[in-house]
Order: sequence, then C-alpha cells, then structure tokens
Amino acid sequence: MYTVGSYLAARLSQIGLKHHFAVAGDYTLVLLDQLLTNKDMKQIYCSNELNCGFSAEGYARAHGAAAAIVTFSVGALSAFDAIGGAYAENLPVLLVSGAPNSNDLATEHLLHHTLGTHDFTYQLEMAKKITCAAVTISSAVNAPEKIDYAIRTALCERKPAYIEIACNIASAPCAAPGPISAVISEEPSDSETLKAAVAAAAEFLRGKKKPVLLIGSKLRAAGAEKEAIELANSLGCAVAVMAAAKSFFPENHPQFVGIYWGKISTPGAQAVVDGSDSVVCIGTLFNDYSTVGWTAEPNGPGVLTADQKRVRMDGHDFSRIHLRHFLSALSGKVEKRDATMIEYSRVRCEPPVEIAAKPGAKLTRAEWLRQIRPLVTADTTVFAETGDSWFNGMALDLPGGARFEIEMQWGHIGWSVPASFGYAIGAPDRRVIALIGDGAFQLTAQEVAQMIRQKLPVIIFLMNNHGYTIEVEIHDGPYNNVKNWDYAGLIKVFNAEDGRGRGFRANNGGELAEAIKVALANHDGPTLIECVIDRDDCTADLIAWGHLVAKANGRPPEPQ
Ligand SMILES: Cc1ncc(C[n+]2csc(CCOP(=O)(O)OP(=O)(O)O)c2C)c(N)n1
Ligand SMILES: [Mg+2]
Repeated sequence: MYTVGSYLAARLSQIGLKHHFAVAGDYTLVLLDQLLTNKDMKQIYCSNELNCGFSAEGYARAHGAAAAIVTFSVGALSAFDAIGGAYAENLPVLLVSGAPNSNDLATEHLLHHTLGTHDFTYQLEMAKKITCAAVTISSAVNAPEKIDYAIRTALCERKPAYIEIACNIASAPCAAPGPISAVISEEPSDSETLKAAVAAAAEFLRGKKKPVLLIGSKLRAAGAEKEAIELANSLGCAVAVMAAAKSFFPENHPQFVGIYWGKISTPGAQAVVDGSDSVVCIGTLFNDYSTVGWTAEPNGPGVLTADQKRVRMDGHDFSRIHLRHFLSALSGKVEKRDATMIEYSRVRCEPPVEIAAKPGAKLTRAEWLRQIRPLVTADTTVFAETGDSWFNGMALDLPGGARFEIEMQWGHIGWSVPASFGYAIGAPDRRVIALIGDGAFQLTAQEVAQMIRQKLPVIIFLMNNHGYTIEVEIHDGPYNNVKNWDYAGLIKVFNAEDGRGRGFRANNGGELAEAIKVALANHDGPTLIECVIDRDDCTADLIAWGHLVAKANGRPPEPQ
C-alpha cells in the first residue's frame, strides 16, 4: 500500500538518494512521517530553510541530485534563495513544500503561514520562475504523474524542481511506483544532428593551427567530464579551465595549463587561450565576474561552443545533442594538434617558492595558504566561499582525485557552510575543507551545529579579516565593516553537552600548525580554525579583479 508521501520517498530512493534534508512545520509533519517509512533513506535536519536548501544543493554536488522538505511560505520562501542557486549552478534539487489542506483551497478561509489573503497559489507561481518544473498536488489521483514529471525534468535539465503537497494528501493512498526507467531514462541525441555537428566541428578544427580547450562549469552538469578528457587526449592541445569549473578537468593531466580568468589567469594560461585561433568552449558560462568585467571573453569565428545540448560555431547551430555524445564522437575524428602545448611550455612560469614564516610571527594569508596546501589530497573536496576565498582557492593545486566546489554564478555568501554540510553527508569518505570569510560565515553559521550533530569532520578555515574585503576592493564604505564574533568560541556553544566539534583561533603560524594537527585527528566532528589576518591582507588577484569588475559595474547609462 502506497501513500503520496511513500510514493515520493520510493522515487527519491530509486534515483539514488540515501538522504533528504528537512525542517519540520505543521504542513509537512505527515509528509515527513511518510518519508520516514522508507528505510533506505535518512532524514537529515537543518537549522533553517535557507540552510536546508543549500545543504541539499551541496548534497547534489556530491551525489548528483537531492531533496529538501520544508513547510509552506515561511519555510519555502527562505529555501527559494538556495533553489535559485541550484538553478544557477545546474543542480537538480527537489524542493518539496507542505501546503494547506486541500479542503481549504477553494474556501474563503484564512490560513496561517500565508499572506492573509485567499490566494494560495503565489508560492507555486514564484517557484515556476526558479525551477524547471513546478507541480502542486491536492489530490492523490494524479500524484504519481506529477511527482514523476518533476523528478524526470529536474534530472534531465540538471535544474531544481518544485513539488507542493497539500498536508492532508501526503498520507492519502496512492498507486504504486512503476519502473524507475520511466523517470531516469533520457532523450537520446538526434543521430543525424550529432553526425552533422561532429563533421562541422572536425572541419572547423582541421582549418586551425592552435586549438585549445576551455572547460566551463556546465561540463559536470552535462555528465561529460570523461568525454572532455577523451577529446583532450585525441587533440593533444592545451586545456584551460574556467574558475567555476576548477577540478572538472584533472589538474594533474599533462595538458592542463591552468585557470583561464582573464587578467588573473594562471601565468601562461591567458597567453595560450587568447593566442589560440580556435577556442573550443565546453560547457562555459561567461558572465561579468568570469570575464573579469567583460575584459576576457573568447568570441568571434575562432570560437566553437559546445553546451549541454547545443553546439555552435561560425555558420552552424545544432541542438538536441548531448555534450558527451558530441565530445566522444569528435574525439574519434580529430588529429593530434599540440601547438598550444609547445607554446605553453615556452610561456609557463614556475610557481614562486613559498618560505615558511616564523611560528610566532603574526599570521598572514600567504603563510596560511602555504600551510593548507598539503591538506589537499586525492580524497579532499575544497569548498571556496564567495569572497577572497575564491582567489585563495584558485591558488591551490589539486592532485588527481581532489575536487573543488564553488558557487560562482549565484554567489550567495554563507553558501559554503550548509553546502559543505550537505556534501559531507553525501560523500562521507571525502575530506571536506571549507574556506570561508568572516562576513559570509555570519549568514549561515548555525549549520556548523548540524555538522556537530552528524559528527562530520569538516575542516573550516574561517579567514577573519574583519570585513567584507572583496567588497572593499570593488567599492569601499562603512557597510563593509563586520561586527567581530568569537568564532572559535562558537563551537563550545554549538557543542553544548554532547558535541565533539573543536574551535581554534590562530594568530600566528605556530598556532595554525597546531590547530591543523588537531583538526586532522578529529574524526568526531567539525574543526573550525579562525585565522586572524589584517583587514587588507588579500590576494593580488582580488584587487586586480575587483578593479575591473567595479569599472564594469560603474559604466554610466548609455544615451538613449
Ligand atoms: C546573500 C548575499 N548578500 C550579499 C552579498 C554581497 N557580498 C559579496 S561578497 C561579500 C562579503 C564577503 O565578505 P567575507 O565573507 O568576510 O569575505 P572576504 O572578502 O573578507 O574574504 C558580500 C557582502 C552576497 N554575495 N550574497
Ligand atoms: Mg572578511
């Protein structure tokens, strides 16, 4: 016997979810009970719905998809911010919201957790803008079809979907789920279009001397990481990666030339990309930040763009083909073209030698970076928060297997605390390290308590530079100052009587080294290391990038 809630649970479990995230509310309590009847999935609780959404977003990064269950309006509207993030970052997160009793929908009743009007549709209407599928279930009869449609569309589009379930319908009897293949099987590439696109791309490359591959963040969403390596191997050319796609192409691959990010690229990478006569952009996303205020955007007839389901180049535009099919087929049609690797070997520079600071000397960002480098091993995932952590993160070399997570399109400060929590739930065998600024941490700090509750050994490096330094570099004012907290002391508060989190404040390199040792040995909870540095001790990349972005932001209105 299935109910609407247990049907949903079965489908979530069938698509591979071992957990779902939740904040309780009276419109969801019965639904949560129903989800709990599925013994293949655990319910993980969050401190608030924004964090619940971001926890699911992080879980989807580790696990391919995720679900967050929240109550009507007071919960869902908070979660919407994170769902917008999942949309921007191409992550299939299912937001499930409890809703008023179906008998109330057509009445003149006023209900709690609503606007105090008779309109109960506003939440669904809002959800439609930030998801690829939004359904409302107020009768059990059509629930299977609606649930399957929402999940299938989210998985296929790699975008979030929204399912609203009236609170009295969650336990209503419902049909049994059919084979899961109806939900997870994807539309094939159109074979004729695929052939034509591959032929056109092979021709495009044949006429060029210096091809280069540029990898973007949508590569993972397309599930085409392996196929990008295949094409790189066939071409033998240089491969640069955009910041938002760091780790999506292995940094220990012999053709990896670094991060392409305009003026602040890895030394040598910009010269190779800008000097190429054929940039193959794979899953790239160019916005004001990634182009450094529109100063670095490959375009023109020398650019071929291969996206999740579309391939474009001068004179051609093909759709309904999967990126991985395209890349794989193209690999078999190209010859070795290593001119950009030869060029790179000429322009590349050796990284500067980093010298250890005296253990008692005041902590600097450079010393901190030097000390954390060895922590990044094959089984590590680094989370880099919006702020100078982005630029510090870029400076970390990733050994094979290491992963890097960044939320560059949405850029919500505070994302990395709940997202690393959700990721650690989804990937318990990985070492999760989060780099986060003091300002960002203050938005979502509560989720450290959930890391403690779940005994997750996440290591948080909290860079306390006493302000919104990234904003200082874009445009300064009194609004960039942050009230200081006793960040390390927070862990004691969150531990209460049973937690095993550890909190440290490092004012110098010696204290940092000691704290790192304890963090590596603490397997029963998170370790937060507050690294106290000067307010203006930031990366040169942040300054260079900030000035160009500020210039782009500050363009005067064009005359009409
Ligand atoms: C939710 C949200 N609010 C505001 C911003 C604007 N913002 C971007 S970065 C930033 C400051 C980050 O400061 P901090 O975390 O201390 O990092 P730092 O640059 O100092 O390393 C702010 C306020 C944002 N990105 N997201
Ligand atoms: Mg700061």
